[in-house]
Amino acid sequence: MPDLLHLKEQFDDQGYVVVEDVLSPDVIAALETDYSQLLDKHVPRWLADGHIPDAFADLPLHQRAGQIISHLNSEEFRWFDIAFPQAKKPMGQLPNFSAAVFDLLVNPSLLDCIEVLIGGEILVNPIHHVRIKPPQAGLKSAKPSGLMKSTGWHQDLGVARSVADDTDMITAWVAITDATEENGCLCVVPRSHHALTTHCTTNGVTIPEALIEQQAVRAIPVKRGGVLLMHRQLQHSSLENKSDGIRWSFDLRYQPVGQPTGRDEFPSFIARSRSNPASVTVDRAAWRALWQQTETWLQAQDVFEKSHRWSGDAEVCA
Ligand SMILES: O=C(O)CCC(=O)C(=O)O
Ligand SMILES: [Fe+2]
Repeated sequence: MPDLLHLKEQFDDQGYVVVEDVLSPDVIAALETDYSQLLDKHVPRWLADGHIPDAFADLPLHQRAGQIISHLNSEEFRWFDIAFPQAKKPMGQLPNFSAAVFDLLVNPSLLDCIEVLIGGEILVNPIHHVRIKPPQAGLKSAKPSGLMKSTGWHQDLGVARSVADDTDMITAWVAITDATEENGCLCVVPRSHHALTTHCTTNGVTIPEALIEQQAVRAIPVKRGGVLLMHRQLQHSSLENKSDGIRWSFDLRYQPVGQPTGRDEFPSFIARSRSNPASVTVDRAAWRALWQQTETWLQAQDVFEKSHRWSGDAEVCA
């Protein structure tokens, strides 16, 4: 069990903190088995449809995933993700709402870290993703997903709606492979979490380089099983994967119960409640059903509210 004593102190001061050894090897192994089965399920169709040239069946999981994913476009990558990308019409695919993913969301060691930061009434915010990044120079797809590539500078609150400005949302970035400077770990600007910075919309929703204090930037390697916890206003980005293996992470978000999630059309659920333990969602099937209802609701909508507040016409964006 990691030492959680100084966690809040560091987080409040720096806007982030790394906690090593949060996930045990069996939790990671369960996720690896889950994603291996997901590959097995989709490979026959991807082969038949010409998305991939080979099943890469003889390779170990990480190499196999890297080879296969390098060929996939953003639509096919959606099968790996763990939420809908944002409010728009779903394409008849449900993301990976598996038992292993649910178990990760409610992992007790992870929730212990979150509890130190925001207390014991914890809601799972529905903005969460998986990122599986093959070596970037080796991407074969003409339209790769953003979840397969490096990420530009942003604050997580900057990619949420302003209704969540006062929500004490914590990003828990979980390393499944070691994240290193070579394979594309995150970079942060320590102590940048006290204000929201202007984001532009030219290159995704990103903070222009000119607004980043470059000499303050720090790369944050995290070992397999470790977690980087970030304040919603911490400026961060990720490096390119220049290694010859994949870089795999989940980014999850938690917040106190009763505050807006910033994506209210998606389902949130209570993962821990010290005051009302009966309110906790313990059932994987119930969680999956919430997302299925969301899919049905999204299918029936024609107009979707923007998922962020930026227009792109700030002077610094010109
Ligand atoms: O893993 C990445 O490349 C970016 C992650 C990120 O922006 C986040 O976790 O909020
Ligand atoms: Fe982020």
